[in-house]
Amino acid sequence: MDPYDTGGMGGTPVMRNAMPNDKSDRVEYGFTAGKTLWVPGGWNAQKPELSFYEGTIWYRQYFDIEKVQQGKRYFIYVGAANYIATVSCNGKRLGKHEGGFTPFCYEITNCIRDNGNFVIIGVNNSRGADYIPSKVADWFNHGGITREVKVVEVPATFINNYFIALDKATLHDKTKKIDVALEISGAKRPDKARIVIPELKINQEVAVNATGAIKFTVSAKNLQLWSPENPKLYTVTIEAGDDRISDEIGFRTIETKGKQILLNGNPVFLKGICLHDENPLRGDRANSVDDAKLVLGWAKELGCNFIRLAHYPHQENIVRLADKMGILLWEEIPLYWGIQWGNPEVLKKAKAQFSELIYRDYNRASSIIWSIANETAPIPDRNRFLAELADYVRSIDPTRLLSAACKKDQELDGHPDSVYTYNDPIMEKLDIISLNEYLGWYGGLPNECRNKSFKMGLDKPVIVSEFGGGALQGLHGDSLTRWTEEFQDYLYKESIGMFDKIDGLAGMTPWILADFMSPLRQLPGIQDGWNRKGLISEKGFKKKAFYTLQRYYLSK
Ligand code: GCB
Repeated sequence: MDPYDTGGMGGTPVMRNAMPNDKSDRVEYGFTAGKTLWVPGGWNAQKPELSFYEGTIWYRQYFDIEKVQQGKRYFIYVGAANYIATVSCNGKRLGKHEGGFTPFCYEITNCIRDNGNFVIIGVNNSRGADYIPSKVADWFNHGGITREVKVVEVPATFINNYFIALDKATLHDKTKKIDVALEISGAKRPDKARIVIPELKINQEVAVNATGAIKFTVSAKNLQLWSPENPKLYTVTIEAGDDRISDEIGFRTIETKGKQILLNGNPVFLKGICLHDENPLRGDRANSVDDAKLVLGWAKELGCNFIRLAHYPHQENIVRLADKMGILLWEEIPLYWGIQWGNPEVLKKAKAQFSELIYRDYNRASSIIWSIANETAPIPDRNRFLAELADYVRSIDPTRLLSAACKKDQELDGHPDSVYTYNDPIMEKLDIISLNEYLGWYGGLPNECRNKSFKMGLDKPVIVSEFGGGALQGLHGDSLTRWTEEFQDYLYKESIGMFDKIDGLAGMTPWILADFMSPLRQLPGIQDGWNRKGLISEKGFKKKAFYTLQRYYLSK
């Protein structure tokens, strides 16, 4: 532990992994007799003394390559470390990464040996005003290396990136086209690259140009489209020089037409639910396929075909599993309360986090929406920031839909109209208008939902991206008694009735599938550190409202 973030106790940098040379030598830290943390894993859930720790912890791990191959390149890959990670290998500082939920790599080719390598990573989860998220958020600040770390070996020239997607214009053609973009890195570029999709009898070679960035299309006959009903994935292999990558990829289109969302050209209603990237049973960040199976299993049982991965990038396992299970996804970065919109450095951070997310997931058919912000007030700095970010996101990935959870006009001036209106200027930039609305929980009682209606102004689909209320599982009473399952159930019934009437309603993601940890929620005996708006308790028991939403989804 390094609570003051000095990076070296007693004057010796921790990254050196120093050990006393003899009995008189002074080194004021030591890993060998130190404590062990599991990676991946948040540190707070692992040791009682770390429950609420915010600061730096240094991790050391030894690794062997066995035989470092001449002409190969090596990287350290970190799936996610919350929030700032300082990475070194064999005493050499490689860099500092900011952002707690997206993957990053550092090259270690020039500092490794066959055996006895050590990587030292300092992770600091302090909160900061110019961070994303900023200082206060309604979720737990799990610190540490929360996702997998790998040592990656690639040939000297390697496939650095690939983006493979169905060409929307050919959706209705018998022979469809698949757009392929490859990026090949390294000094000696091969002349040719190849893409192979055996099931579609595709085996096509293309010439590589001097820049290493190539775009081409391949024709696909009898292609089965990916959809929730038929989540068909194809094995796709790409070869370039000595490098070869295989992936499982689904092909579908997603677009909007007027107030509809079209999946493969057909209108789809998004029966969704919000989710935090936590395994509530363990009280830790989710970090495995099993964790993903738990929550996606619950969502399927609820009748969902859609999930909002709130409020930051979730583990990659869940996105890959959603591809296999046929669940559509909304993904976002934590542009949440209190962001410094006027600070150009913060915009840079937002772009970095978004690009790391998009490059990770843009080959996943399940992922259909990039959301650029949650509940942010439309002031000029914020409008400029989000407009630029929207253009940036589209410039990397023009194939997906953009949204943001917007505020109603009444939230700004507070007048209690019966018609809620939306005029946030950022809506012009979005494909889908999303709204969070807590009438009946924050302000008013559930029966007030009967007197409200919504007017959106634009000819675009609408998603209700949040609504809900808290209930302690097992606490019962009448429907006007707060925190009971009956109150939450009543709120769901009234809310669903209200939202179902929205002109252009294309889906909803109530808040939220399971209770989640939040230091903002301290009501003793009820919350005890948990936001209780889950439809399932942190122990895995379903509340009444789960079945109400399930019935509604069954009817849609
Ligand atoms: C919201 C936020 C979400 C909170 C939720 C709540 O509007 O987007 O992060 O957790 O309300 O429970 O109040």
